[in-house]
Amino acid sequence: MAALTAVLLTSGTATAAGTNSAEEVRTGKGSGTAGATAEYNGRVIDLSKGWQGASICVEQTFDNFLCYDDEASYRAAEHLDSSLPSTGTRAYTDCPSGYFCLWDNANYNNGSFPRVQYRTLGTHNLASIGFTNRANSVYNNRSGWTVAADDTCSSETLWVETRISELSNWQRQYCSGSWNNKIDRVTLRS
Ligand SMILES: [Ca+2]
Ligand SMILES: [Ca+2]
Repeated sequence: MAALTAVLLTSGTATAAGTNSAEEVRTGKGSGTAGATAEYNGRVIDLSKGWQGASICVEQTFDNFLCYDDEASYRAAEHLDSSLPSTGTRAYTDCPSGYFCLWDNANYNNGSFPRVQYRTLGTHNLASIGFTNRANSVYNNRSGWTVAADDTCSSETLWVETRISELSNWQRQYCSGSWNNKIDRVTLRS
């Protein structure tokens, strides 16, 4: 019994250590003071210090983004369907397959509000892109779940399956209010 316990503990410790080191690498930028880097109109900007006029930022590699002025320039650059109106509400269909998208506005409405699109697995600190407490609607257009967390409410997380979510509709069980304008971190799971 004692031997078995020791084996299990060793195994558990090894697994935890591996997870921690991977996590540190993956969240290195987001957890420090430096913000996430984005390329926007030929410049490199630090999203934690503001989006400098960009309205859509799309993750390329882990916490590195390409940002665009608007929906039209984004869709042209990424060769996405541009047959729909390029301004105003396009709603959740703006979020392409394979991405977890967060809107700083209700009803999946971009307008003059920013939208961010994540694609890499792991935990992303929204502070590194200046997006804490801002998401009002999300679309997990991925097969894996995405888990959202609020630093002021450690007792619960919001698990988003492949679906759209208007965050004001998600009342919290252990903390006050809904998830509207509360998310600080998101974890994209495989
Ligand atoms: Ca907001
Ligand atoms: Ca929060």
